[in-house]
Amino acid sequence: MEAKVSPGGGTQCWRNARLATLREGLPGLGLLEGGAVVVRAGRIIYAGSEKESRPPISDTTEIIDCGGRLLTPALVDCHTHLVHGGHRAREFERRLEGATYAQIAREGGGIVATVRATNALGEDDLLAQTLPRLDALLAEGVGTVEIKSGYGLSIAGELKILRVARRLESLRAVRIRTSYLAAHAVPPEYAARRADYLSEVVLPGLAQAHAQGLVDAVDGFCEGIAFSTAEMRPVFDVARRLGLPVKMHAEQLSNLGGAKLAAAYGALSADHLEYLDNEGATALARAGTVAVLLPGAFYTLRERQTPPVAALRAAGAHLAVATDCNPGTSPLTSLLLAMNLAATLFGLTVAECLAGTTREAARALGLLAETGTLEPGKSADFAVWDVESPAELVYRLGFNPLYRRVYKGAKVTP
Ligand code: DI6
Ligand code: FE
Repeated sequence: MEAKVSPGGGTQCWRNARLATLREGLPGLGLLEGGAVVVRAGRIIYAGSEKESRPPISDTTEIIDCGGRLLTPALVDCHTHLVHGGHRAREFERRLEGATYAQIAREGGGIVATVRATNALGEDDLLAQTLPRLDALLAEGVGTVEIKSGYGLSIAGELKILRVARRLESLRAVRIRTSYLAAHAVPPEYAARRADYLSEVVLPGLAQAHAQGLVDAVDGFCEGIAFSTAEMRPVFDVARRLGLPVKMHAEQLSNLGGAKLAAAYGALSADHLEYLDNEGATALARAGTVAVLLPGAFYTLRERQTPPVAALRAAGAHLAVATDCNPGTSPLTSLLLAMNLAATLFGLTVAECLAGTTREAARALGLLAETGTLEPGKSADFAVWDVESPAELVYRLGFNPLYRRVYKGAKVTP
């Protein structure tokens, strides 16, 4: 039997859709009514109008009618601590009873409690605890997830987390990017010799993680309760020597100048930023470092000072939004809810929220050439939503209007 193959045609055409292309240079979301996306070999070969020009289809192309639904790039969660053991619901209750985050940490809770719970698990159990969180993200149209280590705080513990993160990619239809975050906290056994933690664990662990192909970027928590800029420099220097991009948790609870340092190293992103000043905003914009806003942590900690969104806009910085999914300060596994929080608490527009969880989040991972917008040449990662307008994705709380998720051209959910 002769197969009818047209060399120019796609294998699938998703037609009759409202496209939010998120293309750079187009205003807002780059919305297009009556659009189609044509996919071949897992990549987008056409994303545009089906009236003004003819999408490249042949008689073997599978036609999928989207019924006028909204089609966006698959979402990208560019900041998570998804791989961790246990939970801290009891600490949440204690805070409701009046205890503070700092008090709980002094009593052996906080990050250190999660380090104990994570290190107590074997790799398979850690994976099993992580999968439901990943599935919650994917169920809302996510196609790419960044995952940090940082709850091992020993070389073996950090490598285990990174291995689990890598394994997720073979178990689910998702792209995973890993960040090495051994500089997350000083473990109790090193409390009296912080410098040794850096030289004995953080730096050699990074070299090992890199040699084993486990790490895509290097992160650090630059804060009074964590590491100073002076302590972060040597970590970033090693990253640079290894050819790894850097990012930084910066200005979450105070202004130590972490964002400026990150910008000086050409960081992919600086994240949190509640206490960022104008100079820091300008530095991020100049360096092209994405400002990643994490409203889940702001909300959970009941912070008062919001990130300087107006200054970031005025400076021309790129804005992204992520869940920061972690068991202590942001037990959030919904990027849709993160968007709502970013809009309501930080004043982001709908367009900023959606760009912030697609194009800008991809940029924050160095993946803009691969995903994050609907453009020919990119991976066919997109989501079809049962909504009338893009604002509906941001405005609802706790409702999931996902109709289809497509990853590398394959229909993967619901
Ligand atoms: N920023 C945070 O808010 C968390 N880590 C970080 O870098 C805290 C994580 C925790 O409490 O477990
Ligand atoms: Fe974080």
